[in-house]
Amino acid sequence: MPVHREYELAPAGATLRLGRRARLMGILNVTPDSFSDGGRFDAVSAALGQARRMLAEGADIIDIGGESTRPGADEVSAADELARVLPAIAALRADGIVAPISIDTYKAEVAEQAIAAGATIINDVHGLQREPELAAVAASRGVPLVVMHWDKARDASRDVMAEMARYFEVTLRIADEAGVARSGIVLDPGFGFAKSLSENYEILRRLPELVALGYPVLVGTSRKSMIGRLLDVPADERLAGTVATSVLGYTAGAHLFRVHDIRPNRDALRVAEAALYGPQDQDS
Ligand code: HH2
Repeated sequence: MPVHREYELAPAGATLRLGRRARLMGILNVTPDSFSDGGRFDAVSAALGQARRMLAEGADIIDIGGESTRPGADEVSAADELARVLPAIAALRADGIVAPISIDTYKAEVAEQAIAAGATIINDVHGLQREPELAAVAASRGVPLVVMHWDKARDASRDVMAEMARYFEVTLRIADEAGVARSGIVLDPGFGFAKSLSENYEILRRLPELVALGYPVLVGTSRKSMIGRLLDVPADERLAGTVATSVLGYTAGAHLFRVHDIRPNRDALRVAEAALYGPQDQDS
């Protein structure tokens, strides 16, 4: 009985089949203050080098972000965010990188210009509920959309998965009203975003409930505090924990994994694919 439903994402220039083969989104933060890699890739050449490394290791998508969501991080203006992300996107495309590039932003203006520079997927950590105009950008440009659950006003006494389903109802209504194709939407439970430690693990345990909504699911746990707090280790010692969550997310039916460390996650996911479907039969 396959755990993975099959979908197809079609960012410009590529077709990404989602199913048994786990897909990897490599994180490229061009920010000075991201929690684990801030300041490392802000120079364009360093960003390009890291993107190339991640692709060589098996990344399917490069996710470029210009504003940290780390608790306590300052929000940046659209102009500042654009000044960070546009040179990086342009450099990747100028260097001949054809892989899908997602732009990690909730700002419609940033998404619009990032797409003009070569981004082909929008990744919105506010699930269209911060700037609903982002939906119109995705619709008019025909760009797939990752929508993440982040509800700071959530009633923490209520069931987290039920609240998430209600949040996504709103998100999906905004998307639908703007004319976003249903086939271009990916859901993300937003690990670490306004959630307690036990809620993060409950979401991982109950991920099949999100998968059952009938959209591809992206898991983003890489180096996060749900691992660091559990193990009492800093961000650079969270790889084994990250890999464990990726594998658990995969066996629960998730399709995409947003990670910093491509190779170890890829290897573990290839093994998980073989365990679920057999060593020859996972690429569909
Ligand atoms: N997490 C972060 C940022 N963007 N996007 C999606 N779809 N899902 C996530 O879980 C997610 C995300 C936070 O992690 P990171 O980019 O490593 O750090 P920072 O926000 O400090 O740049």
